Amino acid sequence: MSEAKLTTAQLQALDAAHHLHPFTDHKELGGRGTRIIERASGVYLWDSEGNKLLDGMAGLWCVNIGYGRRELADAAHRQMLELPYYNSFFQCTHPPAVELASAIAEQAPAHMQHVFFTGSGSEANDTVLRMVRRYWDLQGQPARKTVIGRINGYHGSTVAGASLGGMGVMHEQGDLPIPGIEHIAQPYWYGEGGDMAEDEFGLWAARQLEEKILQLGADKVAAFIAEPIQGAGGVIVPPATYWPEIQRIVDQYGILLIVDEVICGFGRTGEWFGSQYYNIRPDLMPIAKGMTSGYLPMGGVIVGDRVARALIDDGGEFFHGYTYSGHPVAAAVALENLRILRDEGIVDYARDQAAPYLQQKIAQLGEHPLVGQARGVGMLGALELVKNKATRERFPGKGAAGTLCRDLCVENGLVMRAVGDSMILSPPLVIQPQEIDELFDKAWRTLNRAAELLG
Ligand code: PXG
Repeated sequence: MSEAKLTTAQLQALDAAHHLHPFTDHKELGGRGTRIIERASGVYLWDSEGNKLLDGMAGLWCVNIGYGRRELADAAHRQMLELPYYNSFFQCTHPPAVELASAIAEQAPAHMQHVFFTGSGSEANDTVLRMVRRYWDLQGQPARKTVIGRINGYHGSTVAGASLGGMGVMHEQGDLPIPGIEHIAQPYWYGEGGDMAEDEFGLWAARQLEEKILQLGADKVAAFIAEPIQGAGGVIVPPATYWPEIQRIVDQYGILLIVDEVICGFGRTGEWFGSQYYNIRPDLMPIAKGMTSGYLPMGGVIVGDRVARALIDDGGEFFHGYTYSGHPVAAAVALENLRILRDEGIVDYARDQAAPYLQQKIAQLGEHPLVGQARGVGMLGALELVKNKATRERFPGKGAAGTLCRDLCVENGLVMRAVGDSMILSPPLVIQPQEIDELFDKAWRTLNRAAELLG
């Protein structure tokens, strides 16, 4: 290994030679070369060519407290010297895991007081699938196996995560979903609502769950899983009627409600959890991302009393766990992240100041001729690009307009993610008003240029 700093070209060549990237067409990537992000501070990134980028995506929906917080580095450093690793199997534990579980329980809904730790959001959803089946076995109802998810939901990339999710392109690669997982329509009014009013469509989409339960037989259904707001699916904000009706249905049929908080958790909606924003009552909440603000990988499942009591009181051993469940360094970093979110009032800042201003600016971007719908909640937003605002006609080429817009965005010094032809925003919660102004200006300029190129 040489000591000299590698040039951009050298790094790109080595990257192409040895590094397989997630969700990437490598042939296409090889043609253009990777962008190398070298450092970051606050809401900004710098690449190896010295370009400064405003990070409108908080990394990958995760850097909630912003980049460059020394306290998290110090927490990791201290913990690595004190106890870099120990497990929480075999009647052992360690202070960071204990303190983190209790700190999370403090912010969680009152009926959710236990946490199972994992290394990622995908592992959290693998845990969820095993846990709900274990729960129904313990209830003496082992036939309740099927979990119902949603088309275009995202719950991770492992076999269980990808199966619970409803991404067709993922299912096509490798015979997914695995048996015992079914999918219903998503509450995507702008794209799929047809002639229905938004509220009417919200009820219709929720009642797809009831129909599926009746079709399968309630005694076969274990749980329903959904994100409060779909993230990777394109920031799909459900109509106001959706969640109350889902809650009615899961209550009526007694099935478990899994609310995937991997993106919405830890302040993204302006509340600690998306479930609190929508006033819903989950039995299980998978978490990750904002839990450590992405500074170290960690995930978990917050477990409600109904499932926890079954596991604890009549469960015996649940044969499930990971080497890194509750990893002490990740836990110490998560704990410090939670302290910062709480003590600096970042979740309140997001709810009371940043989100109202961001949503006002997103609505303004909705006035651009290229934007068919601008939508968002809290610190999440999407701009859906259309050829014709009045008819909602799309651009040809399935996502080509989005990809073009995303690339132009980077040229303008802003990172937005494209999901098909929707441009996505999920900035750090700590973004300041003048930075939101900058984001807006860069996005507007990008839309102008994209409109010129798309004709
Ligand atoms: N659930 C949800 C709701 C997610 O958004 C996961 C689970 C899986 O978490 P891990 O930590 O295993 O990645 C996620 C992850 C994208 C994108 O392109 C989104 C995610 C991951 C990668 C890319 O929007 N979300």
